[in-house]
Amino acid sequence: MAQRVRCGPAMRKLLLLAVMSTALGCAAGAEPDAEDGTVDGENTGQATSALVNANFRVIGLGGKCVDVGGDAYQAVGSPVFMYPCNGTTAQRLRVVEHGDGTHDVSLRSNLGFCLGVQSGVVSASRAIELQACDMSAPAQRFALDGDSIMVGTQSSGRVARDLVVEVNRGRGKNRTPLVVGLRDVDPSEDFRFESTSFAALFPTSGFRMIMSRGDLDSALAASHWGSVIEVARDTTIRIDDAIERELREGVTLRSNRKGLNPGSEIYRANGELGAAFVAVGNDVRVTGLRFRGPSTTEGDTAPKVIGIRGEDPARRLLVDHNEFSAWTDTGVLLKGSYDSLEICHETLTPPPQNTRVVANYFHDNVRDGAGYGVASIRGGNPLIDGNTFQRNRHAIAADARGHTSYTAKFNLVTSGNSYCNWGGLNCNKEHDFDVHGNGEDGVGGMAGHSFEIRSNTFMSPRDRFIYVRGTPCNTVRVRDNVFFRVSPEQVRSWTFKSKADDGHQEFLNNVTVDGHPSQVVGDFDGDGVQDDFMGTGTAWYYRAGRSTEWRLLNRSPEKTEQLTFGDFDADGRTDVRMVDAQGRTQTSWGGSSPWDTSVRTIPWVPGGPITPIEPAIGTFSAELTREPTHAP
Ligand SMILES: [Ca+2]
Ligand SMILES: [Ca+2]
Ligand SMILES: [Ca+2]
Repeated sequence: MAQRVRCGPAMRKLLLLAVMSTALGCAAGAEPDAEDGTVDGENTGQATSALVNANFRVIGLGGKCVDVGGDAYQAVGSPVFMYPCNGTTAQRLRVVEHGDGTHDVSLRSNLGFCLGVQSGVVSASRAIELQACDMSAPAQRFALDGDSIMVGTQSSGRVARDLVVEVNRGRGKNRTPLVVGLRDVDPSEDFRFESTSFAALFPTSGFRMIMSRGDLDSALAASHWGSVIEVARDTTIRIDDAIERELREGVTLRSNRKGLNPGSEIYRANGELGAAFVAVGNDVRVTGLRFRGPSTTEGDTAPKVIGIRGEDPARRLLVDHNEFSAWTDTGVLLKGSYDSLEICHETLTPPPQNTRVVANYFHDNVRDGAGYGVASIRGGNPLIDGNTFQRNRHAIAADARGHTSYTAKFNLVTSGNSYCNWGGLNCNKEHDFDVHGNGEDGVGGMAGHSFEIRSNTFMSPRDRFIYVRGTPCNTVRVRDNVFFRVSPEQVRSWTFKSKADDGHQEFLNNVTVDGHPSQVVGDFDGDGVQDDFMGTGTAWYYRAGRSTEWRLLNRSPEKTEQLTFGDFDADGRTDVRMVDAQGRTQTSWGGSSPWDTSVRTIPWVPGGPITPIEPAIGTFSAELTREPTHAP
């Protein structure tokens, strides 16, 4: 049994200053709290953890708070919604952690109602409502990882990681209800729990704040399902050894890289072979961090070092909103166990895409002979979705083995890819998306199993964007991509080989465009600072504060010129509008929600005067610019 430290006023001050809950031993609270009337929960027996039973306000989309209504409105079946934060008891949720070691919680209103999924059945699109508390009800169980509110048991008796609470359709309007949705890690699912008593209190006893390599190692050694290891803000943790640190089942490793916050950094300075982290269990999440490797040298002598390695394609692994740079081998590698370089299994069904690499930024991974942002080998099959790539030797690569696959969609390869080989000669030798062949020098012969390359935007000054260097055992689909040509002199072709004669290849709707996408300026994340926006024809990207790298905002094919902009729901975020083929006004809230027709529809004719359909409120600018798209 771990010792328990009482978190008196002096200790709280220390916590606020140092935020070192692990070392201080009063982790996530459970301290009696005069202000809240909070009481200690039982101890789970895990080091320094006592169950949380304390009040929080929950801040989400557009900086608004989760609200259950005033006392007169609370009843079984009442809605739970978003409303401007106002400090009232309607926005005070009591987090009550379950005592079964899962770190699952129930969420209670000030009058003692529990948040639960409507009708008691946890499935996507059902509303969150107030219910009579029942600690055994799966529909009233939630799990917290620092930004997601995951919901429901799916057979295992603890909250699985596939469904979350989200703001309905991403709308910013007051009283927009909370619903259950698929976990896409988009802004509508982003919630922050702030203690109403003191700032350093985490919402479960599974959280650990770390500031050093020693903290990291002790937190990993003690980690278990529901552990959330958070690197303190503005911290770099330097790793000078070549140990492959293991991320266990159900563990989250995180910082808060979003908006203008760059996120904290884990820097593996040691250049020996190996991976900084290896996911060894299901439901690992790595989010909001910067992972820096040992070298940005383009030569081929440095040992090959990997940022994060997944080892079983069937395992659920989510890597989102991170930055990976200076990895001499690969930023994120998914490695299966299929070894044959000779045998094709044409009818094989690839493993499910349980490794998801979403909305990360890969740059300056440039070692010759490697230098990959994301790679799939030995039968891996990752989903590579909405990432930004800048100056990597290959943004994405795969080996030639007959089970190896990947899907790459909505990724952006920026115009800033200056990677050159051999002292600046042959700048166009390399390509962005790669699949090896098993022939000589990786060209010709068999080239993996199946590949889908869809709705990506390529802007790099390269000769070849995509090069599948042989014949995949099953299929290659290259469709709906946009290729921007920065100079008419450049040869902007792509090359791949496949079974063209028997339906194993699909090459549809790819577009080559001269020039750059147009940009507009608005505040798409609602932080009060103007951002850049561009719609490339496959997706929308934005640059926070006009200064970060381009980041995925929405998977939507409209170009900038087809859209109008304004803050139509007054939540501080610039919204995006268009008139569809039926003449209906469609709105994307903050530019990040799906199209929504639930507003007044007054047709706007493209090319006509831009008249906001509802008064635009707040700061926005819809000046189209034709300036070249700058590299991040
Ligand atoms: Ca969702
Ligand atoms: Ca902004
Ligand atoms: Ca808005």
